[in-house]
Amino acid sequence: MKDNAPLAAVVMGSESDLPIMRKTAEVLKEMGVSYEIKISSAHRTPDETALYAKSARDRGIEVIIAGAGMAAHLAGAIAANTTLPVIGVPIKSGELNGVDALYSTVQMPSGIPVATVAINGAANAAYLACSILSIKYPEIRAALDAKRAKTREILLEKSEADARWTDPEERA
Ligand code: RP5
Repeated sequence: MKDNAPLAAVVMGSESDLPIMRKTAEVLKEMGVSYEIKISSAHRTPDETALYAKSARDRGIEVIIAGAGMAAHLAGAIAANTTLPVIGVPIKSGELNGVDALYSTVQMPSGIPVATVAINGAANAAYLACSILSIKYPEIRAALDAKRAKTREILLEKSEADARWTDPEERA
């Protein structure tokens, strides 16, 4: 990575998405990926959102993560304006608890893809972005490998501790 120019863009439709999308930023930071954060709405600021997406590649961005709730057209609107990889995070909000956002984000028409993670899957969106970037950046690949090794180690330790409890009631 040259200087500290952002490689990843984290975009969300509203400030109310921040408590969830913060997790994306946390994982990117942990993996050593430079990023920028932007609030931009497909509905409330459509022209600015389109311009942001159109200019992203020339500004050095290599992957975009877009989180939005309800009608959730943000990731699709961004994908319509760039050929960079776009990862969509459906945010749980409103009467339909994120199922509306999931369907809006995942059901893109052929030719304009959005890689959609789970409802509120902000951390996985960051890991997927890291996987994409790891093709070009060995240090990001190393960070991902180290994270997986650590996760495995923690689980194996817990699993060993569990094996000592043979009575299921004791484990509850
Ligand atoms: C979407 O509508 C946003 O992404 C947010 O998840 C939802 C509600 O937005 P606010 O009314 O809280 O600004 O566009």
